[in-house]
Amino acid sequence: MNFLRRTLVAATVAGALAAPFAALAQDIKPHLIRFGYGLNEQSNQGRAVRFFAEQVEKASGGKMKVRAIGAAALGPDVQMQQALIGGAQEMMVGSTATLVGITKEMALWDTPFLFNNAAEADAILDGPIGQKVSDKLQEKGLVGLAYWENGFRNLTNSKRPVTKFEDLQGIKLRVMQNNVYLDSFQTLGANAIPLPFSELFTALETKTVDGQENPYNTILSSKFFEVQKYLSITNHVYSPWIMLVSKKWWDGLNKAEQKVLADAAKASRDFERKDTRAEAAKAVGDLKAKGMQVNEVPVAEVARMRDRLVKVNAGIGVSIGMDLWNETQAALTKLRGGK
Ligand code: KDG
Repeated sequence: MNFLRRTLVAATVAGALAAPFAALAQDIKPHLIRFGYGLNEQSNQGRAVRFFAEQVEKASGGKMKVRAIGAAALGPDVQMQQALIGGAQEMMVGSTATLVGITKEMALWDTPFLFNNAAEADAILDGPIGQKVSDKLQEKGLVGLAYWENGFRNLTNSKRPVTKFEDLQGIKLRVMQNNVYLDSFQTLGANAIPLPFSELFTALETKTVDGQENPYNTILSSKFFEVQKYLSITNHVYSPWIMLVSKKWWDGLNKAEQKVLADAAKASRDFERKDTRAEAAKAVGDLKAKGMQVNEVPVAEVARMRDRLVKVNAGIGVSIGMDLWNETQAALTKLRGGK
């Protein structure tokens, strides 16, 4: 075959291979995506939303633009969830815990001490069980694109160090608007008070509540160290965030546009987890430098908390369905080397 013929054949093959991608790019129409989130712009959540926005704009040739709107400017999680369901807002990222009123299976992720470490969390959340729970959102008008890391949650308060659960007696502890968190901290003896995240700093500042529980990253980025003296390390639950899309809007996108968002979501998940873990690794030192008094709750005392919360776990199994509960426990046993 002479040179010219070979070149023509090569060009034809290259053109055929490139055609689907070229068609994909041509299929993408202009979209402005309102993406709401609850923490401030300097937080790990804000950084990851900006990363997602850059990925989407790059992959769509600038046609799909994401307007990142932080600090709960579009309302608390529950309000944004309703805006997505109604089609008045396109995207958000927020806590899975505030989704339980819409999709009861999300309560699985509220289970105290469910995950021992981030590796277990990633494996379950990114595996078939996480997908199964996320898919349940679709019948309620939401599409879950990826789980991000909020992180392992720890206690702060303005009254005293918490060295055992009895120290929670008499402490007005803000919890997320979620029955498992409410039941868990009432069971441990605290006066648990559900509040939206957007009201938390003021509630701490005015002593409406004495304490709260959140991952280190949030304690730092929301400057809770300015109004909280004590940080007591419990790692009592691993808390995921989830990226959500309005299904009304999603269903109107073509495959090329949906692929841009799905690919960017996965890339932003990996970015966010890396960024969050790097920040969390030095957070205790940072919080001490900001004046917080930090204590690690002894392992034996954390075990007593865990034992005291067994009945809360039983309730979760019933509410999410024992099949899902047992499947998760079996998957974790396998991850830990058991049968
Ligand atoms: O919008 C903020 C929420 O996404 C999340 O941070 C929830 O951990 C949370 C809390 O304590 O409200």
